[in-house]
Amino acid sequence: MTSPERIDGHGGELALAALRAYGVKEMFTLSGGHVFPLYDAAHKTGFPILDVRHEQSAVFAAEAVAKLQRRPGLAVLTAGPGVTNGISGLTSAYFNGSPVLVIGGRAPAFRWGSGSLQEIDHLPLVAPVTKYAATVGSGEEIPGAVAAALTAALTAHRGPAFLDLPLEVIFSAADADAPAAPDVPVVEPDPDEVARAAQLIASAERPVIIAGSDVYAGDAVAALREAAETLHVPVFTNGMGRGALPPEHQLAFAKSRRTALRSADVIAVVGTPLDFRLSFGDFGGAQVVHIVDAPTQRASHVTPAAAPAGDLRLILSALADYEGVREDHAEWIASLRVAEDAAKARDAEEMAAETDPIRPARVYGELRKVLARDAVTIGDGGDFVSYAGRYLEPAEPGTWLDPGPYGCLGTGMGYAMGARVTYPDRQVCVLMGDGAAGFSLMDAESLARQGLPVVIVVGNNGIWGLEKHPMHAMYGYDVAADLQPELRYDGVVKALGGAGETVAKASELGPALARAFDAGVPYLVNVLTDPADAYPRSSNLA
Ligand SMILES: Cc1ncc(C[n+]2csc(CCOP(=O)(O)OP(=O)(O)O)c2C)c(N)n1
Ligand SMILES: [Mg+2]
Repeated sequence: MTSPERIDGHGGELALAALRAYGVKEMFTLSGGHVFPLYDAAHKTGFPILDVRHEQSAVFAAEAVAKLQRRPGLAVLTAGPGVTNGISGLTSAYFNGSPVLVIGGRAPAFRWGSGSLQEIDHLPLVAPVTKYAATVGSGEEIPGAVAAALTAALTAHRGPAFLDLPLEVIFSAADADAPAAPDVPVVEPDPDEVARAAQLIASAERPVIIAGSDVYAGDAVAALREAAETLHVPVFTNGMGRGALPPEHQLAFAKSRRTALRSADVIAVVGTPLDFRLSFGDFGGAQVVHIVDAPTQRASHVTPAAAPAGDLRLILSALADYEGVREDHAEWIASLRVAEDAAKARDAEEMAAETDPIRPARVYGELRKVLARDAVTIGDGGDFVSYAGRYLEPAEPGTWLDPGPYGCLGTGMGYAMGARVTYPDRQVCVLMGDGAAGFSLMDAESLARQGLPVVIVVGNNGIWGLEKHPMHAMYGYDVAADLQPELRYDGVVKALGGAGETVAKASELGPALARAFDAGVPYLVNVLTDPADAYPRSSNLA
């Protein structure tokens, strides 16, 4: 480093200086010679390097820190197969609006086309699933390219970015302007559209708010609560929006969603797309207000009654300040509370049921007894995770990680690594299908080796349940949907340096979970669950 304005060093050093300036605090990676200079820069300056056994876990780990901490997460992947192995992670981040940066190595530019090892142009592969993708042409351009990529990633609507550094660029020394301080633009909403939304919600008789991940990502949880309280509107949540209102809040609802959406006259969907999770925005007679963090997020397949786009804190604060006529929604809220309490009572019975084999509901009943309020729970699987969504009630925002609308299996160990790095002292618990386990369980080794304890609860029904049951219903038979029954996934984690046990009786669940959270190493509780149990759903395709 020469002066505050100019920095010098090899490409890895120049990149790391810019990454630090943007709040990146660690890199997730899997070794490859093309990216050694980034390791060298990190090693020499004490910058944390966490490594994994499959590149998808590196990107998922980067996504978890990005989601949980609302700052950029970094995965460093080697050229060619390293990058292509990361593409499902990048795509998930794209669908989730997560500010992930992938820096790829790249075969040398000076002999491009001559057949270098791992030579492929990554950009056409990643461009459709990133907000910004570029190859850096020289060392001097590195800090500016990192700044541009991260600014794109952090600007609402957020999402992943990609850079690759040709071999001679990353290994050569250069000097460059020091990275400027981050300057992330705020998207200003149109005040007339905001006023229209406020008027619709306030004058509704039976309004509902559904708050999704961007409410958390946009740091708008407090503003959401204020808007809901002043307009007196019941709130349902999905994705990272879960826990935005604590479960005991008088406006927090979860289990009466179907009743609410069937009877509501105005539905305000905040910070989440009008996708398959929300009947594509078609709620029968109800008017829809779609509140999004950027104009690009407006739905093109439906026309909402109002669709303000911009910084969610600004929009929700404006809703809270609405001074027009407000309907009293007390009766509506009271009627939903009746439905909610009835559903809760049914769930409580299911969560206590003593069946043999164990049903997933009981697993969550036992888990709820040992989970702390601030525990981070992670879902990776089919039916077993649908049950987690139903029976677990995140009490704080930013404590629930699901794969999001892209629905990619295999996030489990990567998300767990990102969550553990974010919260060294909290409970981190992965709920995993036995099928899902196949995608990432080898990374229990990465967690064990690097001293990152997490609890993994496998719902082991011996099948790809979410596929087997629907296929059987559709054809009267099923193929490619069976796994080995009662397989010892706990033995796998033991062999990889962790610990675990298999549980076949409901009464053994509680003590096993207590041991798991005390273990101090990755610990897998392999719960043999009922293969006949199918999650009840209206649409069975996933
Ligand atoms: C990468 C990927 N491959 C395949 C699928 C399709 N898929 C969705 S759920 C599911 C079954 C999951 O089985 P398991 O993890 O055992 O959970 P279960 O439904 O049995 O509880 C499959 C194969 C997917 N979503 N993602
Ligand atoms: Mg299964």
